[in-house]
Amino acid sequence: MDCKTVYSVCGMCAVRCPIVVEVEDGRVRRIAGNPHAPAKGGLCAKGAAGIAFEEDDERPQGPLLRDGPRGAGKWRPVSWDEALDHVAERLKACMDRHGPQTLLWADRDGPFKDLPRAFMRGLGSPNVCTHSPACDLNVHHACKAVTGHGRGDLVLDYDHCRHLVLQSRNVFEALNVAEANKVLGAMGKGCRLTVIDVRPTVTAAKAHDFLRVLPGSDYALNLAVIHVLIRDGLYDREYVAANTTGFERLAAATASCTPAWAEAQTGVQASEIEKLCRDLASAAPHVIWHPGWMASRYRQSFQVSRTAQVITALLGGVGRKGGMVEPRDEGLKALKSLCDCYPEPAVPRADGVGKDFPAFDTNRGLIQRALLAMESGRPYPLKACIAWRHDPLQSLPDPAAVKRALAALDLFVSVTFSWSDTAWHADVVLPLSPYLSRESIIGEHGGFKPHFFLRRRAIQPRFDTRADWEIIGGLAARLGLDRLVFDKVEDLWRFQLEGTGLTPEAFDATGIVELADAPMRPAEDAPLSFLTPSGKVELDSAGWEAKTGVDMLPPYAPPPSPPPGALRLTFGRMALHTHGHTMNNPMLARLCPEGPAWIHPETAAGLGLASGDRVEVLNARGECAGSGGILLSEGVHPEAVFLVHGFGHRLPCESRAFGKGVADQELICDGLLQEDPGGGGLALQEAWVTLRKVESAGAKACGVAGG
Ligand SMILES: Nc1nc2c(c(=O)[nH]1)N[C@H]1C(S)=C(S)[C@@H](COP(=O)(O)OP(=O)(O)OC[C@H]3O[C@@H](n4cnc5c(=O)[nH]c(N)nc54)[C@H](O)[C@@H]3O)O[C@H]1N2
Ligand SMILES: Nc1nc2c(c(=O)[nH]1)N[C@H]1C(S)=C(S)[C@@H](COP(=O)(O)OP(=O)(O)OC[C@H]3O[C@@H](n4cnc5c(=O)[nH]c(N)nc54)[C@H](O)[C@@H]3O)O[C@H]1N2
Ligand code: SF4
Ligand SMILES: [Mo]
Repeated sequence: MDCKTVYSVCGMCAVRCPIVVEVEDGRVRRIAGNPHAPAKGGLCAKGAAGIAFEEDDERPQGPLLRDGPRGAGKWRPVSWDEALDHVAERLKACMDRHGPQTLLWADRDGPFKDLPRAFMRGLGSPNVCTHSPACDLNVHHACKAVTGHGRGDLVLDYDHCRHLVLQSRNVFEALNVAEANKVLGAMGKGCRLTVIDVRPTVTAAKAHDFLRVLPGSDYALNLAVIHVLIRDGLYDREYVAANTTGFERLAAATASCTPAWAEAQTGVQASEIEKLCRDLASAAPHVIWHPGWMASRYRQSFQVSRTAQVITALLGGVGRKGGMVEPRDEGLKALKSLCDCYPEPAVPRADGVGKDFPAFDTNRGLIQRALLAMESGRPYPLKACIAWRHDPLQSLPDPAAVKRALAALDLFVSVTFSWSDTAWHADVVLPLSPYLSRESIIGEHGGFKPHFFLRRRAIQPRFDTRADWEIIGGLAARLGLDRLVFDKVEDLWRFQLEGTGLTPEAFDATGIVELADAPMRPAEDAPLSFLTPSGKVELDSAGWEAKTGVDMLPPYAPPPSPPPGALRLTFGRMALHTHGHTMNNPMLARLCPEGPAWIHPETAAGLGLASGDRVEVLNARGECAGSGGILLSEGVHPEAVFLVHGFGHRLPCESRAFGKGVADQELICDGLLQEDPGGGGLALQEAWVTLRKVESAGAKACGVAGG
């Protein structure tokens, strides 16, 4: 028997945990967390389902060209040469006519982005947009607005935290395995946990305190917390005087935001707010009010994340042990960037980022605005789009609106390892090998234990699929970008490692190369450094305000109320699935074929619903987005319905996911136009829904009918 052990990187979700893969006779027998990883990792259920995914036949098995109208699902299998020739020729024709900027690269982002970005630079298009406006853009920009550092640049120092507040952050189900372990470790050492959510999650069940809020009212709660900290002198005066600006403005803006006022807005009792403030002050400065992750929910979600960090700062936790800490920077080894092979394109972006939105990050863009530009042809035509392991038709609101924009394209390519609505709607599908059968470029990880990490191919692909670098290399060769063409992946890795003194063999032993001998914790008395214009924590985000022209201390604006009979839409993740691309996984589909609609028992009773019933979920236009069971819980806010994102598939090629559950993206009407002015994130939950009982078990619900 031929056995080997391969260190690699999980690809079942965007967290990319380090793994070790045991291979027997060319088949994966076992996957486990890489025991050598700098952060205590492990494997979640989705990671364990990687083997089932690899062995699944219901995925694109070779390159496909569309052979009928878009979305009709008629395909012509072709060779890689034919597919890449086709894409290169069509792309050249678009670029000859409209300039290279006519290509939009829609990317799921992550640590392997250097190669696709270099490709776009080489062609001369600035239009790389990520999924971020539907995920963490508000958080990223709020971090920049308060400290100048981007999301993730400051380490959340759970090891020394004494009170952690998780607001709209479900750390034990919306997983980053290493982070979940850190939070458990902190709680084991006595860290207090407060959870603020609209429903009782697993994380809430483990918390010392659970505050249930009206969906979309968190900003009011945070303003009241700031009010109490200032009113009662519970904030760290010395820290605030030495390290912050904008305190007077903050105090004035929150002067009327009493706990009684917040109780009326949020439903959280004033006494609970007062208690939380005292608890926090007694743990200060070892306090983290988590800035959030998926914060594309309301038009004031940016402010929720901004004020979360302001509260941590008022308690002295920003820059300090047990709070949000900047790792030491000692000029460690860095990878050579492929992007440096080509100059940055000078032409402005179609989404306006960098010009109309000078504060926003050009590495992320505003994909919703790029799509609107695609539809209108202004400021210039976007005629080609490559969706790179990204599913805009599922991840952006209102798929009908997204399709209207995509109709303007002459070429739409999906590079993907599973079927998705986006792949189904594309002109060309270029199938990526699943992560167990492909390599990726070397990735870099920062934090206290900075390291390089490598995804190695554990097995050969079962079908005619290719790795990222092979696909981009194939296109680059046809488009004259010779510097991105590598015969062997080792040559590409060697290019990245130039100047570091390392070779690819350095990854053989553990899959990881640590860059520092000791954790990069700053000395306790090290001066704090922030990247804002003032060099301090800007409690009023004056620098961001000057650049965006958006008021950084706006009064609370309650989220729009649903009409009588309708409920507020809320959604999120569950531990057994990743977004929309694991619903057809043979193992995970068996464990969890559909996510139920969570509602309060009294709400259910008012709608004539009882445990065991099934419902169809309709959007504000009265269109049905699928059906599912209901889960009754006293902890859910009575005005809300909670859905797990990613269900409601209608692709005939996905037999296990077909017709199961609800497609929450279809419930968000006009969503492409709803964004937070401060952070650019989409307001995906500013939508309401109605529930309709499925009358008999045998009746065909709309999701099943494929409507
Ligand atoms: N298992 C699993 N883990 C994942 C992922 C996955 O797909 N599956 N995806 C990864 C990604 S890309 C991301 S961005 C993260 C997301 O990580 P999180 O942001 O933590 O995850 P979510 O489940 O989207 O949302 C967290 C909570 O917000 C609550 N919520 C909804 N509306 C409101 C509100 O108005 N106020 C408050 N206070 N709470 C509200 C929801 O009930 C939910 O429990 O998860 C990552 N980890
Ligand atoms: N209505 C609604 N919209 C949402 C959300 C929501 O909760 N509700 N959540 C938002 C969030 S937090 C995010 S991050 C986005 C997600 O945005 P998506 O683009 O949906 O992200 P993924 O599910 O990661 O999808 C990646 C696609 O790339 C393909 N793929 C190819 N190779 C790989 C690989 O190696 N790994 C992975 N993981 N995928 C690969 C997958 O098959 C899949 O089709 O959606 C956002 N949009
Ligand atoms: S959280 Fe789970 S699915 Fe995501 S990378 Fe880690 S092990 Fe894989
Ligand atoms: Mo996300």
